[in-house]
Amino acid sequence: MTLDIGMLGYRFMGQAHSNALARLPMFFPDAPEVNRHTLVGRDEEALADAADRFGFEHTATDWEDVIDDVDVFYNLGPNHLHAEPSIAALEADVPVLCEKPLAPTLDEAEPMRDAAADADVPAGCAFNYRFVPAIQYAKGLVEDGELGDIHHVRGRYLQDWLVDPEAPWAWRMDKDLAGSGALGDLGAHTVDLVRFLVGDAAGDIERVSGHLQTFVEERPVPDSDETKPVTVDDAYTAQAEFENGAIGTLEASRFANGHKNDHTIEIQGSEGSLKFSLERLNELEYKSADSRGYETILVTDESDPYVEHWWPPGHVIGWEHTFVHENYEFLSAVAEGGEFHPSFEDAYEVQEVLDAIERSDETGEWIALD
Ligand code: 4PW
Repeated sequence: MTLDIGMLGYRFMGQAHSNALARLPMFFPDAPEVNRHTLVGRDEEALADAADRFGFEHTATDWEDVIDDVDVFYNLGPNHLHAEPSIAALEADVPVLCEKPLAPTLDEAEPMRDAAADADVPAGCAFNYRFVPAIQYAKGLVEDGELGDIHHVRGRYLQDWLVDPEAPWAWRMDKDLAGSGALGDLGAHTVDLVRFLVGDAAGDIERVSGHLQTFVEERPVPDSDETKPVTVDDAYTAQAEFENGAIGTLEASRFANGHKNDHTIEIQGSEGSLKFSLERLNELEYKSADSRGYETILVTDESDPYVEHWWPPGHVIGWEHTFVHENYEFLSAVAEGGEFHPSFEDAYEVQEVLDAIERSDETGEWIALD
């Protein structure tokens, strides 16, 4: 059976997922066969060029014309376009893989979660960092109890592409289009990874306190003399308390001068500790119960998650491979009628944490999560 793919969005994420689809038959021969059927976007010329490069057969400027013609719908548009097309696809029982965060706001995410719950097909949210081999290795250590009782969780996602006040305005700086800034764009990944890694061992995040900051209030619009206001956060910090009493700190910034795509997670438990950095994604730093300090584990052995599909030990993999793994799992779930995580429900629970951090910033108080 060949799955016809409809894909909304042809820029950064369109390219990342199209690359993944192209790699699957070469490296994951047991993946379902896919046909890159229709690419959807507004600018016909740019769309035709992207469809040609990404290997899509058709293009369309209206997503509504596409849903009935495809077996799977990828929603890779800006955040404000996540809800309506994803809900329409799920109502037509077409599986959906939607980019993160699930929606600009918790209110918009709720009907998406409900549509997914009512549909008999997988609805996945593209938190690709779950599919880094070192992250899955880390999850295995936590699940096997190697870290003991979890005491500390630290997650930070640092970038610096907005530190220049003349950096151009983009939809990611607009509250209506994006929902939030560094919080939703970067923090959503961190909250998802934290839930993925310690959700069972430390339980849910029970309460948060948060602080959002915007450093530059307006930015130049490309190819014009105008400026537009920045209506989202440039950076956030938060502290979190987990069900088991563990404490956590979370942070993201687009102003962290010198940090390009620096996503780090640290976990300390009664028996051992872990550190992961996206900029060294083939490695995991692990302090076991028997060692005096951290040791670096190179996660490139054939026995490591997904690595048997790629190269011999020591031949490292990169950021783009996380999308291949994610697409493999999602499409396998579609073909086999199985479950896929992170699901819309998982992503909704991430959104609840983001929403609580925003409300805490507004009220200046800790916010409890139900
Ligand atoms: O989802 C995130 C993006 O919006 C990504 O993982 C990195 O940061 C790359 O672009 C942004």
